[in-house]
Amino acid sequence: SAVEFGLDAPYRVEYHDSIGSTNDRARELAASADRDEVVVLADEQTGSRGRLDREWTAPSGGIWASLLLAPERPPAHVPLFTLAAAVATTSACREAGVDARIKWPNDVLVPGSTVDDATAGTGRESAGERGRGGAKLAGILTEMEGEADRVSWLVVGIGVNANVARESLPVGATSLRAETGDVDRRVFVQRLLERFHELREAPESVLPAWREYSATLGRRVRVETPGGVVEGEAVDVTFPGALIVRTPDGERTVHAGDCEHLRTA
Ligand code: BT5
Repeated sequence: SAVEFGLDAPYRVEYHDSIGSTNDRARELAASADRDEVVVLADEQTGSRGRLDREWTAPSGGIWASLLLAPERPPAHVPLFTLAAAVATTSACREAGVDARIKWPNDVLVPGSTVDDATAGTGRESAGERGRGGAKLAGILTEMEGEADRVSWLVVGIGVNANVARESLPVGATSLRAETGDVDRRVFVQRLLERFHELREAPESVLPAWREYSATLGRRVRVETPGGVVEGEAVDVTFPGALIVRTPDGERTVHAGDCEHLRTA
């Protein structure tokens, strides 16, 4: 419960010692009549998910959170919420003393980590020289349902490897414990939620903040999109969260995909 967790947040808080997936729980709440905005937190997840049905490792000691939101916004604006969550997460990691940066769209990496696996948590450990850019500290999974002009529910799932040993995480991952030492999870979540709330109230500040924390802009990237591979220099991010890539054939605007940082020659 909120009292047990001692969190002073503008959201109702539901805490679980162990749960399958906080995103699944938030989706369950979305289906109930109660239209409150809720944060579901867990110490451990036993069936958590990444994007595209990938597995997400979530041992005890991490920060596993799902924000159930009901914004009065069209579905097309949802990527901005995901970027805001990445900014808020990165900001909380930085306050904890870690040089965290965002890989488009919303992976939080530690570029200087001693764990600088070539694929940084993309699940493709043999991808050769692709993917360099740091070890993965946090990931975000956004799910939603909506009509053409209005989101009916939105779940922003945030996973931060907090007080977790690196050995209990996949190759290419790092944790706050490994980078800087254990954190007070209550303080961390409080900061994350406050920052997220600020960004929600000033949506025009999301892209500038994202740019400031970006590990991707200015890099050569290879993005696997539903429509094919786009390779070039990442030059900017634009509303509602698309990446602009300068390719030999001109600028391409990429709305979704898996991004790998290429090593500069
Ligand atoms: C993500 O997916 O990065 C989104 C992760 C979202 C997790 C949160 S936790 C709270 C909420 N409840 C859920 O069930 N999910 C959300 P993606 O970009 O697809 O990255 C997945 C890949 O990262 C996997 O294929 C692994 O290679 C790697 N990976 C798995 N667990 C990891 C971890 N703990 N830390 C770093 N990398 C990990």
